[in-house]
Amino acid sequence: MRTIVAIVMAVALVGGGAALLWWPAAATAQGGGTVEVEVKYAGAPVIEKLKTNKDPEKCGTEAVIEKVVVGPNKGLSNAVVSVAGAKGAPTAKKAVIDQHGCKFVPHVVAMTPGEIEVKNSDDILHNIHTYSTANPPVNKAQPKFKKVMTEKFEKPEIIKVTCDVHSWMLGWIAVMPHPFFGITDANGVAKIENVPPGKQTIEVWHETLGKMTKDVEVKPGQTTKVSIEMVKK
Ligand SMILES: [Cu+2]
Repeated sequence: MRTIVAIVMAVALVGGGAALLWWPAAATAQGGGTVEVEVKYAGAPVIEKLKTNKDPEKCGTEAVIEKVVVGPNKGLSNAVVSVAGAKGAPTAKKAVIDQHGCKFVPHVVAMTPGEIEVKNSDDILHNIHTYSTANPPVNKAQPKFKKVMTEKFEKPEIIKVTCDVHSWMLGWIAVMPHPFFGITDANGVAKIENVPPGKQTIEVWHETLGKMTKDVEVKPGQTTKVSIEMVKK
């Protein structure tokens, strides 16, 4: 009899422990909603082109600077969408930005505070120069043999990044205070997942067109679609 009681207790303990371990993950998955944000812009695309004067074998002879990229159905690429004022733990996945073809790829990367890998896939000298104010600025050479450098940005802010070797290179690192963000794709669409339910404000940031917000009602386990049209300042 004593043995049976001991076994029952052991099972209960193991079961209870497992339930405790699983409970937070299950609560997040079931409790949150998805917000699908479509960002539109009715104005003309702004793509600047200039003749390059350095490393033509890697950079080509013409640089294309994508200031405002508009796709099908007026979809605006490269916009950061996020849930304003949300709180949440940093994501485990490390952000990556690559210096490739003498461009920053992706043009806009978003991350939670922490480390980012800066790659050099070009086999030539690049440099990373950040115009950060909340975080200590970075201005470092990245020689061709330094394929990956790790940098740290602890404070939320949207940081302009350039390369002093190639004057046209421009990128953005958005350090977000929570994991509820996305970057719009070629159709101007980004999905934000596991958003806490209730009334939320979606914020859009674009490097040229600035900021806009729109309120949404997030429902648990459902996808809420929201369309935001940017206007020229
Ligand atoms: Cu460069």
